[in-house]
Amino acid sequence: MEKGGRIRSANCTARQRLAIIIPFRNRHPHLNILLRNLIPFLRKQMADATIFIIEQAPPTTFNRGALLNIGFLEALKTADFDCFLLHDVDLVPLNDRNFYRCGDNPRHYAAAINKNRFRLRYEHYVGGVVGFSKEQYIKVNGHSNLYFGWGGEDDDLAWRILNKTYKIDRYDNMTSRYLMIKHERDKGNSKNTERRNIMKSSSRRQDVEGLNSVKYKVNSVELCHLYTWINVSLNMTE
Ligand code: UD2
Ligand code: MN
Repeated sequence: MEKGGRIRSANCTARQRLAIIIPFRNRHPHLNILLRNLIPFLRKQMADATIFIIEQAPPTTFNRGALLNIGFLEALKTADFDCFLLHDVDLVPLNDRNFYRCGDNPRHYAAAINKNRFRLRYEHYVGGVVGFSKEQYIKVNGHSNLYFGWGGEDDDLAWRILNKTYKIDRYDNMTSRYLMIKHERDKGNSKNTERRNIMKSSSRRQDVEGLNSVKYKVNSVELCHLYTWINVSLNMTE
């Protein structure tokens, strides 16, 4: 692998350059397991991919949506990526044919997870692993930054996708299988009890609140062997 966590085939130039964006805080054992699996998986797919870990500094409550927006923006500062895989740290793909590339619509990759008995939870579910081309993510204006704590940001994203008249693409149930590493709810990410209220204004604010409005401070950027590690602070009150 190349410094900063780029993986690519020596004898094949991939059509798309991928950025894998992982929102992160205090899940080191999960990250180790994921990397052990994801790197060989990407190699088999002859991908040109760079892994970015976006770590949220304490003390603010975890905000997965904002971290994914930040990952998109910071990745683009380093290279002109074509395709973005927004990837939970605890989801291990089980089928090598789950092809990590972007197409005409955003794609929900993690349709069949062991935790949900390998069934899609509901029609517009986009949790876990979702992929966008650069144009698609800009058009939907990324995730909302308003969801602090667990829940809501994924369903909000589904509305953003559908509002822009995209479909949610998925591979079949055998292909899109994942194992979610067993875990409890993290400290600093308690259930967001306001999530349903926030979602009511989802469509109204889509174009002015999201990727184009995320506020953050980069504390450090480290080009490591397996990934680029970016530590950020969120300050939504300013
Ligand atoms: C579900 C969704 C997830 C997200 C979340 C609600 C699936 C498979 N996943 O995950 O995409 O919508 O609900 O917010 O349905 N994380 C940390 N440290 C923390 C907290 C979170 O690293 O302290 C990251 C990590 O990448 C984790 C992700 O955020 O995988 C989602 O958090 P979770 O795994 O606790 O939530 P879960 O499994 O209910
Ligand atoms: Mn999880």
